Amino acid sequence: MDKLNDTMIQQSLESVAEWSLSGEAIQRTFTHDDFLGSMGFVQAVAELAESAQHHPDILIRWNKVTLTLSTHDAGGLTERDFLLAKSIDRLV
Ligand code: H2B
Repeated sequence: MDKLNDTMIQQSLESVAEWSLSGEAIQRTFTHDDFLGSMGFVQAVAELAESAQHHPDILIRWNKVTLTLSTHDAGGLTERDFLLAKSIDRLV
């Protein structure tokens, strides 16, 4: 899948307003009540990622989970990242 150019990235970011650009990736931090809340969320994300065969980098810090999405195979952002970001947004 092709990397998106800057214009396409800016356009795509409008559809995932809670996500921000971080280098050649997009990132969002989700806050939960506690650690188990974070872990339950991560399990749900893992199931989405497996169905999509597209996997975020995941940082768990007690009640906060930061997800970073980029397409390693393409070396940057592709439509797959934005599709997965939208699916993840639907979980919350
Ligand atoms: N996840 C992410 N974030 N980027 C990829 O390029 C990627 C992936 N490639 N998950 C997938 C797996 C690929 O290796 C398999 C074969 O679909």
